[in-house]
Amino acid sequence: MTEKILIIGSNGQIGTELVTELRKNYGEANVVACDIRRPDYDMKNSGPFEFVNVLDKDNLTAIYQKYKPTQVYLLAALLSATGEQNPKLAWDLNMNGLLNVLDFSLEFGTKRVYWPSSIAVFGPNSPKQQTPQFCTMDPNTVYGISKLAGERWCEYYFCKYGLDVRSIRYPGLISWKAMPGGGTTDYAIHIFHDALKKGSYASFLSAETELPMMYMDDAIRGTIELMEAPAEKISIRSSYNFAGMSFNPEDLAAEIRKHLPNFKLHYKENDPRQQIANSWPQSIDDSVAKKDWQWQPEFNLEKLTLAMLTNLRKG
Ligand code: VAH
Repeated sequence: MTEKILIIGSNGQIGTELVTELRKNYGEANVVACDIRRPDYDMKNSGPFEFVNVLDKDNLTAIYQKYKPTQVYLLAALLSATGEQNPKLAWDLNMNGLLNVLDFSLEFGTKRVYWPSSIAVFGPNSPKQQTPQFCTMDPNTVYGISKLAGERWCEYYFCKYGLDVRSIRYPGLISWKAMPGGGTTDYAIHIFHDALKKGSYASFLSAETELPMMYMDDAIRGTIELMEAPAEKISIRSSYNFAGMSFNPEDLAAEIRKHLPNFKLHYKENDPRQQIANSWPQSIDDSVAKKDWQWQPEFNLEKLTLAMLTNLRKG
């Protein structure tokens, strides 16, 4: 049976790259980029695009009727920092958007649904180092609360209705193709742009703020590997812990200086994102993903830094 895949939130940092990769695997015509705004670049010219508002049920009905999707990736969400500026919109989009997609996927017989969670589901009382798959989870951002609640809904729709929905708790994702939007980990992207443009960067997170991070190529590959794994191998129906590396701004600056020796890193004080970062883990134990579907990251900090600088220099 030909796969027909919807990527809702296709213009975002993850969606942009997922559309490209899935179109390589399944054919351009079978992967529909869906977003509330027109693509920023020529994604529309390389395959179908639809305007989709995941909170508009009539709009979703028309799209599901038109495509009868076999797979749906729901990436549309407000991230941690933006979510704190607009808590009710963040809850509405992140929660009701998910519930709409779960319900329409059930109604139209979608075979598999993907929904991203985040390390933001952990909170101040979660273990900080090698945070396990199961532990205390007391998120204190709307983003984290919505992702934790969403995980519970995903597992509920699997157990109660048999919907094959799969999920990953992404760390901070570092990429060069599309700019990030409203995340706490985004300093680790902006630093590369400023290092090349200005030779310096002012970090809104402090020098010792260690966070779990991952290069986007690993995240995209891992996401597709999870979605293509046989259902019987999937033991986690909330969301999988998923890890690449962990570093703090000083670690990253030291790696950048191997390529740009004069790079200078400064620090801004009292940014609200510092409190968010302080509530998150410093490293993640993803042994369950490694066991269930043989997850293995390929990028470390050295490879990530080389890839970011090389690709950004190409312009
Ligand atoms: C954010 N990039 O900063 C996202 C991510 C773990 C962080 O969820 O909000």
